[in-house]
Amino acid sequence: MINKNFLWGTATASYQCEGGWNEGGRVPSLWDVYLHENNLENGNDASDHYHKYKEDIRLMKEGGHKAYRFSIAWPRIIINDKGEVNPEGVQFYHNIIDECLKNGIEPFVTLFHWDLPQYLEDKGGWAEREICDAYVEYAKVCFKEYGDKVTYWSTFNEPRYYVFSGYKIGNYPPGIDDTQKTIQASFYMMLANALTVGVFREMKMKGQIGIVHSYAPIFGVDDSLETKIAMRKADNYFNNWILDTAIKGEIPIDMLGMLNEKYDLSFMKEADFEAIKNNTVDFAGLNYYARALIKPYTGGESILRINNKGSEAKGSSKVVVKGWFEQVFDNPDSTYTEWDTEIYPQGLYHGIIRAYEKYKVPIFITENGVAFYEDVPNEKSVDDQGRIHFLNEHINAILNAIDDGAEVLGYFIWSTMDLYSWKNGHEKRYGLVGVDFENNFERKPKASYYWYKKVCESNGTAIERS
Ligand code: BGP
Repeated sequence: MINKNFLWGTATASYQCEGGWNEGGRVPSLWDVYLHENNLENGNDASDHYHKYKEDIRLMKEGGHKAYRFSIAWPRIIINDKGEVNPEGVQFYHNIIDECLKNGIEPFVTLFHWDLPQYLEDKGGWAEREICDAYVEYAKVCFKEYGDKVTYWSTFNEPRYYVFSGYKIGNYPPGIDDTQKTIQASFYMMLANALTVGVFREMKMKGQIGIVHSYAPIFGVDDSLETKIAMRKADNYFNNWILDTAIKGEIPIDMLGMLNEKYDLSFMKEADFEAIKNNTVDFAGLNYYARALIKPYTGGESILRINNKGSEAKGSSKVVVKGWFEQVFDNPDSTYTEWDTEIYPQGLYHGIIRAYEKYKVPIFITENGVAFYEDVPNEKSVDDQGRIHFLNEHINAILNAIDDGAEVLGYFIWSTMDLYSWKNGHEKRYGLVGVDFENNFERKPKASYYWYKKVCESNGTAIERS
């Protein structure tokens, strides 16, 4: 049975929706610098949420939302490497949280959704140990400021996606291909997660703290032993090093063994493993866009190519990890979005069941949604029946998992409004509310917004079940 306090909501991230990149004392993040230096479409103005947050929260309330998942921008809060706090930035999130509470909306707060202050990137960013201390200090400021108003905290959004894209694929800042640094950044992020959970407990914070993971439930092309071995390696690569580490306090030992054969793991200290073991999270935030369909690795070099832009995107993805596995992107029985993301709602059902059986902690689906090219400027309201169908199928999968015993306590659609998609700019639209970026960021609720209102207000009974 679905919980009567189930959190129906939508989600955003600071860099992707706020804009106001140089307002209110905010210092540059690594995304500002990387996009500006490379002349790429940026989020300087994003969806102008920095100025329009009241309107956005009003729309959430009118749309029946019970919760809003957003992130705090570290570069608005701590503005230099001396740890100086920026009162204007602190006040901005008090305003957002207060506005949510005034409107009966539960704030669901992420501490890090990728906008690392550039002054920390200049010191080596996530690949260096010092960042763990800086992160913990930043988290403490947030806990102290907002702790009596916020019940749900997440330490990180999608460590895997951030680290692999930045340090291995190289399509996100810092834009390099360096496996040793990928391993270091992954480890330090998970260590920072544990240390922050420790501080959360020491400070006797009310509420709960979790981590948000880019969940790719693993499926195999067949039942052969080779495929099963590839699936285990893929599960380590995609999921286990985040979820096992954060929830069970254990980094998968077979994965460490494989990495240890080729890379230097001596930077991982005994005390770090101890900290990871002793400080586990309260809940799992799972972002679900698609499963990963896996076949055995059959030779050749590693290739990691995903999330290409515009017309080059479709059919261009390839993920081969040498000696580990290959991901299938051209399954003839599947449909894919314009950006090569498979549409596979059953994967969400199986993914929830597996995660709940394995970890036994409450689950929130912290992101789920679909992007389309949409003509917001020329439409009064976009009639996005494709999105409605997609969302209905995915929520149905969640309700089936709940019926089968999984503890799922909330669901957040990505995204609240159209916003800046990392590297894909503004044309990749996910919002329930359209944003006319050319016309004063005018908000235009789409058909899906009105449909979701019925879902929220009926606590899910408006979903067509199968
Ligand atoms: C997740 C991120 C979000 C968001 C979403 C859609 O990985 O947490 O920040 O961007 O994916 O991704 P994209 O914008 O690349 O389509």
